[in-house]
Amino acid sequence: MSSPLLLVSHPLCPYVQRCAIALSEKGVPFERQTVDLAARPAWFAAISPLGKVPLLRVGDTTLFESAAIVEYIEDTQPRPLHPADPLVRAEHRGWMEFGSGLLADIAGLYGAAEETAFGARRRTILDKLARLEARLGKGP
Ligand SMILES: N[C@@H](CCC(=O)N[C@@H](CS)C(=O)NCC(=O)O)C(=O)O
Repeated sequence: MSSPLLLVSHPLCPYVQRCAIALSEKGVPFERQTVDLAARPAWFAAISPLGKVPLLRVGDTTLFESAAIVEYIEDTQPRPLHPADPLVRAEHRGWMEFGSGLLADIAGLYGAAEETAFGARRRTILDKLARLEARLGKGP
């Protein structure tokens, strides 16, 4: 039997959740290994090119970057999550990138050193959420 997929994780990481949701939606069994990002183990530093989670271990291969990981999951597992129409699929990929940027903005909000920076980041997030709401108004 081939070894199960291993999702190298952190409990608070939304990019990890993107991968876990894709696997769960498709009913793919996987294991998780949690990493303490404040005290990274040597094995993690050795296999994570950017020092970030998520990683997906597929046999001896390590995939990194959540967008690449979900693309691999989509390409290799049943129950497509992307629409078949290439035009709509490309739109969805664009919105995925938009979502990645929004997550980074939210992380920036948490990390804002002072009130002005916090306010600027808050406005950026609100603008992006308004744009997203306008798009979702048409329905999924
Ligand atoms: N672009 C990456 C972002 C991943 C990311 O930022 N992960 C964070 C945790 S949520 C991390 O590992 N941070 C550690 C660091 O930046 O040193 C992806 O989509 O996988």
